[in-house]
Amino acid sequence: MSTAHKNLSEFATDDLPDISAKTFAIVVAEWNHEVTEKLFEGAYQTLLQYGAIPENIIRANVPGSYELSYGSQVFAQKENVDAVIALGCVIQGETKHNDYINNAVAHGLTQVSLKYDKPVIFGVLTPNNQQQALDRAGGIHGNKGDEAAITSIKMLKF
Ligand code: DLZ
Repeated sequence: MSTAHKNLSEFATDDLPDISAKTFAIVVAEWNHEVTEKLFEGAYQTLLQYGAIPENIIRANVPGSYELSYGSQVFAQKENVDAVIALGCVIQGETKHNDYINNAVAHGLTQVSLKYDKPVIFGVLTPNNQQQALDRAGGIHGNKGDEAAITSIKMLKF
C-alpha cells in the first residue's frame, strides 16, 4: 500500500475486484483547477495502482461542478464504460451558490447512476476555503480523488 493511501482508514482495500478489463471515465471540473487537478491525479494513479490500464481510463473536463452531472451522463450511457468518477471542488463563498451547486450535483449524479445502472462516484469537495480543499487533495487529510477511485472499484463488485 502506498503512503498515498495512509488516510484511507475507513476504506478496506482487500478483496477488490479485478479491474484490468474495466473502463473508467473521470469527469473533472475546471473551476478550482489547482485542487481538481490533484484530485484527478490521485484518482488516476489509484486506478492504475489497482490494475486499470491507461487506455481504459478516459478523462473529460467540464467547466464547473454544476456540469458534472451532464458530463457524467454522457459517459454513463456508453456501453463500454463501467464506472464514472466525477471530480470537483465547490468552495463556500459569500452567497449560497455552493449549496445550490452541491445539492444539484449530488442529486444529478445519483440520478445518472440509477438511470444507467452504473457506479457514478461523487468526488466533489465542499470546503469552506481553499486550504481545506488542498488538505483533502493530497494534503494532510489525504486525497479524496484516491478515495473516489477506490469507491468506484468497490462498486464494480455489484
Ligand atoms: C459559478 C461558480 C462558482 C461561484 N463557484 C464554483 C465553485 O466553487 N466550484 C465549481 O466547480 N464551480 C463553481 N461555479 C461554476 C458552476 O459550477 C457552473 O459552471 C456555472 O454556474 C455554469 O453552469
